[in-house]
Amino acid sequence: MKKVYTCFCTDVIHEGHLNIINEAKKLGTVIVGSLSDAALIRYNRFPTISEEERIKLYRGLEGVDKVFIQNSIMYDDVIKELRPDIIVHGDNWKDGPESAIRENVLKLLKEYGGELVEIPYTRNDKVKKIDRQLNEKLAMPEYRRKRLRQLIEMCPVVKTIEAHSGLTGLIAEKTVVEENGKLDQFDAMWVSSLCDSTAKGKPDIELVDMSSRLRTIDDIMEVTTKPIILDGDTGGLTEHFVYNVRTLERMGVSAVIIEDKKGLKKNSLFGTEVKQTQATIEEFSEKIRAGKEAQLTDDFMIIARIESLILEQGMEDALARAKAFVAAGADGIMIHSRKKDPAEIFEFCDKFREFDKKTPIVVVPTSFNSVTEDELASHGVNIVIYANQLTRSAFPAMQKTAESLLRNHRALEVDSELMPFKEIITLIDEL
Ligand code: SPV
Ligand code: MG
Repeated sequence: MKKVYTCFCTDVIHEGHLNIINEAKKLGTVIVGSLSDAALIRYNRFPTISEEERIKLYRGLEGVDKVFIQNSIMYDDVIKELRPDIIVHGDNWKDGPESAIRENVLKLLKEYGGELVEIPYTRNDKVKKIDRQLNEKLAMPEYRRKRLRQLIEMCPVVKTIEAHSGLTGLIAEKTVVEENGKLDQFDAMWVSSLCDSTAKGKPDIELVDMSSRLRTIDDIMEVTTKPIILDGDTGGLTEHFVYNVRTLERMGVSAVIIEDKKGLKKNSLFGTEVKQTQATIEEFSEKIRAGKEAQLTDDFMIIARIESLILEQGMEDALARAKAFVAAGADGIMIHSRKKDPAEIFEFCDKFREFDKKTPIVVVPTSFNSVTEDELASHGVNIVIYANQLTRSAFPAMQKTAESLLRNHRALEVDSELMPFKEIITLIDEL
């Protein structure tokens, strides 16, 4: 009997999968690969059931002789450990980033004379509906909310990108790249106060109120499934913050990051060039404590952001605050810096990790932008936020287009710089 391998990464079995098993069965003994969570989330959507439940699901299917846990999206472990005679796959991986997997599989099979059999992918209304139902499930508050904590456990670093609208949310949700034979995508979204305010043409001084911020979050949630971290500025009055915690939890937001400042908040990247006041350790700890008391689920996270390095109050102050804020109940610490050199961020992380091995550390490498995610992870960072790059790339592009239209009195000259109309419409899912 030939050894036939096929990889599944689904939470629901539909007729398309059954068809693949039937076809595989005609060729030999069927081994179904169950893609591990860690491998799955790099190129597909987040699972709605656990790794163990998926294995059980596949094992129970008629025609399946064995289940193998596949840890590499690229199939290297499959080939090394199983050397299947035949790999069976749907024919839907010939285009886009997934084609890199296909090419690697073909290369690996060629080395020992293995064969690839591709089966027409089942794409009828029923299958499409199941797909939409799974997406919908992932977008539900109880699934989305807890996902940030799950990702922190699963990923060396949770890659987070700014979103301030449905469209930027879609970019965060759908962008997948292939690089050196590996697929990658963002894990989470950051609803930045700077970019949310900028999109509304307003300064980043807590002028855009919570109702408006919630509206932005809702626009993003409508079209995405990835977890959301809200930039909660100072958190406002403690009496208001506790209500906002409950609202955010109910909506399915995963975390709010609040910064230890008071009075008129200005953007941190101004540093000491503008007047900004840091709250005392006691004042801010009290706000964290109140927020944690108001919280009803175990999923939601209140992350304390420390502005001591931004406001030049020194490393010792930053570390003392980190210790106090964790003691007050903070679920994570964000440390910010506006230096180009990441040295002070590394120093903070190393020293913090000496007394706290577990509490997640968040950083926003806008100024210290030469640092890589791996370097940050090696200093104990858990979440990296690309906080404003989408906005900063879109704005000059739009400005340039506006100028070209005005200069040329027509749209021809700028057209080659624009996304084709057909492509922009396909970005948006239709029901
Ligand atoms: C934001 O994105 O609004 C932030 C990060 O708070 S920073 O702009 O660097 O202060
Ligand atoms: Mg902000």
